[in-house]
Amino acid sequence: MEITLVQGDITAQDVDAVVNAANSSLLGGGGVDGAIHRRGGPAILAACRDLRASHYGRGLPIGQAVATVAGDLPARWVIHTVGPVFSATEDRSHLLASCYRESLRVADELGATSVAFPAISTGVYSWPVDDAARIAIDTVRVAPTQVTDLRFVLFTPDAYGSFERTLDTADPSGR
Ligand code: AR6
Repeated sequence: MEITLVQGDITAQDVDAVVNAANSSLLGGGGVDGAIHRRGGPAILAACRDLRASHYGRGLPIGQAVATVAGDLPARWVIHTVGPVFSATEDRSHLLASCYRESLRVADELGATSVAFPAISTGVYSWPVDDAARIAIDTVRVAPTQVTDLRFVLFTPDAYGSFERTLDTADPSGR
């Protein structure tokens, strides 16, 4: 799997699937979520409402992932996942790692081989970006997946710098 870093807007990525940093309601919000629904149009929200009416009546649990159509986005699918809110007193790293692992599992089910991820939980959910970058990169490196083109799309130069430093220093064996 090739991991690349991109600075920019995830909604412009020409990949099989883009990952959305959603909330449990699946009904939209700010940040990446707002941008994906704005740019992707009403088909995504309609698909999310269908999910709420069927399998996810109580919402999508933190750490899980589910796919919908991508509407007007260049991508074919949106994989929605719900990151944990950062806590200084409770270690929720396993939930953040689960977002990446589960999103890749869903990508495999779809047959998506190129996937773009945002820095989940580093915006509204206030996870420190250096730590989030370490968890993201460590997790995708060892995930069992058929995805061959994995991109982290970072919105700010700060986040891009964190991911770049982490990727440079991470142990490719994942240990
Ligand atoms: N493309 C790529 N990255 C972006 C974009 C974009 N268009 N816009 C923002 N980012 P956030 P969270 C970066 O807040 O922390 C929503 O309201 C941003 O700079 O989108 O997981 C949901 O509905 C940050 O680094 O997601 C939830 O309620 C990263 O994406 C809640 O926010 C994640 O920031 C989820 O919070």
